[in-house]
Amino acid sequence: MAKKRVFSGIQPTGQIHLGNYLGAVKNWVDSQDEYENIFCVVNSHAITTTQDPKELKEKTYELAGMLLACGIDVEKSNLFIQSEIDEHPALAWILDCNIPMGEMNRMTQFKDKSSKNAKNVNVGLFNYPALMAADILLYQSDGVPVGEDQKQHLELSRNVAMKFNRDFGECFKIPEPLIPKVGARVMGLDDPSVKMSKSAKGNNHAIFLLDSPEEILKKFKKATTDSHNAIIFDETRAGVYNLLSIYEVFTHKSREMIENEFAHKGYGEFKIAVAEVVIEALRPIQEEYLRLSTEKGYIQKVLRAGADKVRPLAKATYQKAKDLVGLV
Ligand code: AQP
Repeated sequence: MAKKRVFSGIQPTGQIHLGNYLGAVKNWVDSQDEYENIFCVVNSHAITTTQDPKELKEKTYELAGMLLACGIDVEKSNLFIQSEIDEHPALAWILDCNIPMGEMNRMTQFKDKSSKNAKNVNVGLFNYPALMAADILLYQSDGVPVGEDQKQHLELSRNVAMKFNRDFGECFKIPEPLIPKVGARVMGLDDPSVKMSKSAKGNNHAIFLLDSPEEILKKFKKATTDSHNAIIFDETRAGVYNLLSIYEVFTHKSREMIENEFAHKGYGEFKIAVAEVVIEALRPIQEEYLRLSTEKGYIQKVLRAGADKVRPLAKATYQKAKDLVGLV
């Protein structure tokens, strides 16, 4: 039986953090054998916020290197750069013409990102979900492994695909969200009421995958908790819950085991234990990233091969959509 196909992407907008890793990338890696995999560095999405052009190019290749270091295996997965395939923005235009304004207006990420980027609230930022829908639908994806913050965008992708199929004829597969049970929404260490984000300000907000062991330990020691002292999984206590979830996903221990482990311990000891499992999990990734950073030619070759492999599928879907709406 043919394997189901998954598609997902990540923006080269800054250093990848623990939220990106646990919400998305780790699951891409862990399920590579189960699916036919298409992963993409979504650099066209990145220009919806202000980027330095030279830096953006560098960050695009660095992020690809980081994905390989995290364990994306090019024998099992296709990895490419979004802007290498012209059909992404081309299909986004056709989808744009089929997404009701009311639905696009409801997207909470636009509201959040436009308030953070008040000086550059552009049409592309508003239109981001249409390009994301095109990314997914072009490859007839069965599933989309993402963090919880992308759930609303994915719902829009499904809606526009169903509407298009209904109005013009069968064209797109309807994708399912694949959101992990734990780690789907890693919160900021400094403020556990907001999701960990690449672009958030503050030295103690995010654990980046390239942070040194000393930095990781320092950030966890400073993580915001609360004035209770019971170390238990209680979602209403966001800071402690966030740290426990990070510990849970890296140790694979049950919640009961973890609560027992910390039953007679204080926050100080608990935070050090969380830091230690993260440091150990990131160590091989950091070593591999360092090794790969001397192999820029190899990374470019992998990305080119990935794009060449998936391009025919993107072209076929786009041609079909174009034909169905009456474009010659
Ligand atoms: N805090 C998070 N917890 C779990 N998953 C997360 N993701 C992002 N933040 C968290 C998931 O990471 C994947 C790639 O995200 P992205 O780079 O495309 O964009 P984003 O969601 O906008 O991520 P950031 O880090 O917050 O970037 P900026 O600051 O540039 O906006 C997605 O699957 C996402 O769900």
